[in-house]
Amino acid sequence: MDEIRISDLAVFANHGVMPEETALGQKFLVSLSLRRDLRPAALSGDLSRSVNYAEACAFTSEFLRGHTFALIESAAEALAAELLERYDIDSAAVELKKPWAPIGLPLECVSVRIERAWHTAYIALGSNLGDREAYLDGAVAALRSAAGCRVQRVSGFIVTEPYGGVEQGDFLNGCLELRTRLAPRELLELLHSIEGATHRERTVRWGPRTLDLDILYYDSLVLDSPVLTIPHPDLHNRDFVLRPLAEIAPQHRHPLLNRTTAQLLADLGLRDTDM
Ligand code: A4P
Ligand code: MG
Repeated sequence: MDEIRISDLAVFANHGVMPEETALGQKFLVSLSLRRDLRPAALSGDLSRSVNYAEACAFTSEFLRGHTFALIESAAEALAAELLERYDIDSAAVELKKPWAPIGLPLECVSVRIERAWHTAYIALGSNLGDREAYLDGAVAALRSAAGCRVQRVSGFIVTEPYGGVEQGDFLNGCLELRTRLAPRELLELLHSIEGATHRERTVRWGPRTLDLDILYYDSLVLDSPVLTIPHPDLHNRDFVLRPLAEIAPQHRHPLLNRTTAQLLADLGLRDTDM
């Protein structure tokens, strides 16, 4: 991936754990790597299709002088988040060096370097209690206004029969594509907080719920932890997930099964007619 690099921009600012660091300030050196496709700008000569590095330097300097963080980790994290929000880039690497770190020993510098990016996640939405459409619309609205999230596409909502053997009312299901700066666990926590705001109670597994939000995919990540499994382990067996997903991401490929959504939906149709 192409990148715009800025090396060792000097900024006098007030970050640090020691009281004299925040009171007196010191020199910091910031390096950035902003990744995006630079070819459209290169071929058109149009700066608006790239990142104006003069503006990015001015913004970075102002941001670091305008805030005080105890840790350079926090300063780098906050700066990376601002850069991702402000510029049309896929990822931002931030290196923050402290050449005058007051540790009482001679050193060239101490530094942190982090890289943060936009990720693409697919979320399944389901409801089978109360005003189902209002719950799904509410979830979409909550994700639209959540920090670090951009809803890209939303499928139509479909009425589906309950799956999983629990006797209950029909569901309304849909899917959405999300661009997010959140890490997978942070995204799960956000989904739980949105579910919680609809007073969902977890009683029966696979039972009735005002709102259920599941992470189907997160880039092509494969994760199996006690609290989070990605891809969602049962998505390929669920018509109520694959149908809306096929509407917004027919070519998205399951990283373990190596099948697209359209293929998984066709496979499921064949299995159902076999039974
Ligand atoms: N968890 C692990 N991986 C994930 C993931 N990828 N996304 C953990 C979201 N959560 C994940 O989920 C239990 C725990 O799963 C979470 O705390 C999280 O740490 P939950 O939503 O609290 O409980 P649940 O929904 O009752 O169980 P489960 O297994 O998530 O059920 P599903 O898979 O959500 O299925 N029929 C139709 N037609 N339409 C439906 O939408 N939904 C269900 C529920 C059953 N039948 C349905 C539908
Ligand atoms: Mg769930």
